[in-house]
Amino acid sequence: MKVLGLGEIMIQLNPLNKGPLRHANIFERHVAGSEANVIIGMSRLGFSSGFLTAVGNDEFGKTVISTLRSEGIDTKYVKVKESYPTAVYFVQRGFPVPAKTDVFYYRKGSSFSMLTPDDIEEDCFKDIDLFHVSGITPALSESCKAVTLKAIKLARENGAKISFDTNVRKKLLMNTSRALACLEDFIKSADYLITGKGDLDYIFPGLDLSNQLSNLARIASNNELIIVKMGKSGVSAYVKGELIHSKGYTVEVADELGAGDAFDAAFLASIILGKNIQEALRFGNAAGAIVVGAIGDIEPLPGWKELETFLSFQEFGEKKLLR
Ligand code: KDG
Repeated sequence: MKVLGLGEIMIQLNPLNKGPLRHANIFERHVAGSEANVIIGMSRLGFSSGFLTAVGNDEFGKTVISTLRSEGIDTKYVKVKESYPTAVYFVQRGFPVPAKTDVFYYRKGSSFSMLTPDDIEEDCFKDIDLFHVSGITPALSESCKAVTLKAIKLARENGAKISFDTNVRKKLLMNTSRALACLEDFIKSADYLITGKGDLDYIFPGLDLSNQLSNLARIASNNELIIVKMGKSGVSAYVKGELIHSKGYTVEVADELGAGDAFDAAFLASIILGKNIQEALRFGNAAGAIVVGAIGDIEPLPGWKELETFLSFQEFGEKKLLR
């Protein structure tokens, strides 16, 4: 089984301590980016994975490429852009809302935002089973939106399923009307549409969940599955008019970044491998809960054995945790 993702992968600078960034002196360097997190998560779950992205011809670009390679991701189609830098972002944990994480981007004019449709080669869509992208990518620049449209077209023509996570980032989308204009085409084309309650509140403000879903369904009449993530309240799947809910897990939060991507990875992997929806939601929720327990988006992404260990601990407690 082969999956391909498209998105910006960045250097993440995450302070050692919680609190306002203005007082942060020591940072850990991580590598992260929503779609890359999903693809790496799927690689850890046994999928053969490739990633389309661009980095600068700089030290951080080298870090990004070696991280992808060390995770077994095919980097043949990663573009190295001479005159534009690899993007960087900073994380602020636990301030001003304890247990919440905020991000500050330094990605305007980055190498990835300069990607154009000509950078996308049809070759890399051969034999893929799933193509994954999120609402972050088309929100980065007009050319990134054109790249995303082309990639989805090629994926479709080559017989792959499409998964799209709305992944609203207010700092990129700016306002509600821009959000819908930016996301609509992609919501329409997804076989697996993944969103979140927060995203729906931003795209369809002032409506309750059932009205938000009716609006979404009007745009997205072809979706096989619509998934709504609700943080620690769990996640709901809407399949042919039927609602299936799976509860979330309460865990101690070190850094909530990347939890949604971990959900996507384990959920999509489960669906593609033919597990039923309930099981897929359970694995997805478990992956999200595991990732919030540690700092960094990629580092804590679980394999199947770790998912089983987590779920068995939830069910049986210490009794079954053999060391
Ligand atoms: O999903 C986690 C990501 O939001 C984070 O790692 C940064 O990719 C990122 C983005 O664009 O916000």
